[in-house]
Amino acid sequence: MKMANWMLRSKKLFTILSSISGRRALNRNAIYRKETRGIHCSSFSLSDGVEYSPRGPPYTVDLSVASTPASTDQLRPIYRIMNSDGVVIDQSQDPNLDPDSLLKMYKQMRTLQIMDQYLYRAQRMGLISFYMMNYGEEGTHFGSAAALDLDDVIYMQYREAGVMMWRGFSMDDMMNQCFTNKFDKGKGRQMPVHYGDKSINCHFISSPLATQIPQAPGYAYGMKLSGSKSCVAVYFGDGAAQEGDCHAAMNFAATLGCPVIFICRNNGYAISTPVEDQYAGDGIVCRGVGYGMEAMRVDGNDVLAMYNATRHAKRVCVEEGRPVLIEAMTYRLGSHSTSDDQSLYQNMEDVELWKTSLYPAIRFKSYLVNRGLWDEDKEEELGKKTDTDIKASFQKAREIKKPPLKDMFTDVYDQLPVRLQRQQQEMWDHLKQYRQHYPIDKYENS
Ligand SMILES: Cc1ncc(C[n+]2csc(CCOP(=O)(O)OP(=O)(O)O)c2C)c(N)n1
Ligand SMILES: [Mg+2]
Repeated sequence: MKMANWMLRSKKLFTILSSISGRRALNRNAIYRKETRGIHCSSFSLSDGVEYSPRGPPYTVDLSVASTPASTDQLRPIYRIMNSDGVVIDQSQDPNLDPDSLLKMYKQMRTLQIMDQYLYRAQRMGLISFYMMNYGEEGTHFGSAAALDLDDVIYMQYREAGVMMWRGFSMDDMMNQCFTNKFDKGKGRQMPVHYGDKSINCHFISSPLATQIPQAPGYAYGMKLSGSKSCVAVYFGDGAAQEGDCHAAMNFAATLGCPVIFICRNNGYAISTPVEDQYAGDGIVCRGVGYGMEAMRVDGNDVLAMYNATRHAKRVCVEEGRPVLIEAMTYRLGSHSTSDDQSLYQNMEDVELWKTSLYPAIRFKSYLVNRGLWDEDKEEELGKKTDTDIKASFQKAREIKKPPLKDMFTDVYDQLPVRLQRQQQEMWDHLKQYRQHYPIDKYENS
């Protein structure tokens, strides 16, 4: 009788604990219950004769059962659709996108590549102060961007210009930002490549690494509370994934069920630091288990694999209210930025190898040729037209005046604080006296 009472009380306590921890804990207990038959556990004993610990998992007297090996030879495989020749390996995986979308993807990949070359040279010629190439990572941009909708909100790190291009950020927009002229949407206040545009739901890029990663689940949580059917996608590099902010972001996202897709571009390096010196585990994807978040490892150089993965992630975000992590395996073909020299630390033979059939645009071109959508004549025509268009945009942006100097002081405060009013006055006084030493005429209304 005493025993029966105890069991009843235990069962009650178990029910209370389960309801406190929520349905997920209940499900987890159900799994543990199934898995632990035959293992001796102490604490709660239910009517089916199985014993439970109040925290959910069973007890064990075997330390090896309770521990996780520090390393495992079983690396998470990489999801891909096409082989290096652009041949679809399993037809059921081909998203069968319409020809217009496929051709838009390819044309923009090539456009981004040519734009990179122009702006890289512009920095070398001293025309702009800085540049970062996207070269090699175009597959991660266009595959994911095409799978999202314009209502979805984007946070970027800096090496994701293709995502904005896909959403309608024009070549003029890119050039105006890099030349920081008066049409730059950031009003010339940031270094080149720090794009952003509210009209296409792309938040402005911030230089301090990982700034955007915790912001994304915050925004996504707000969307969820407002009943939105959209999601947030946040892009970051393998290096940024080592920042504390990344941990905070993923943990919040998973516990609060934020509709956010974490897209990590694992390109092998954080400036000169190779991934071997960044983490000891199996990359970024394995963290999904720790956070209780669905995570997948995808071939970032296979634009269609990126498309499928992102499409799936969006469905999980919106329909199930859960975040998803995508580790996009890619390779940085250029230097980190114009302030860097990759040949000092990257194996240049590897770089050359990745420039061939592993390069996303080459592989995707083969896919299009195999489908009868592309040929060498079209390729030549595209190259010429894109070059002409970019050159025109480049020349135009160079000539446009810089934003008015007074813009340096606006848009942060509703009313300019006294100290900034004072600084502004000092600037005007200084310019009045030393005008001849500054290229004032290059600035609008100055
Ligand atoms: C908080 C902070 N620390 C350091 C830097 C300097 N920094 C700029 S980019 C970068 C490497 C980032 O690597 P990764 O995230 O892998 O992106 P990738 O450049 O490879 O695309 C570092 C260390 C910074 N901008 N902010
Ligand atoms: Mg990197």
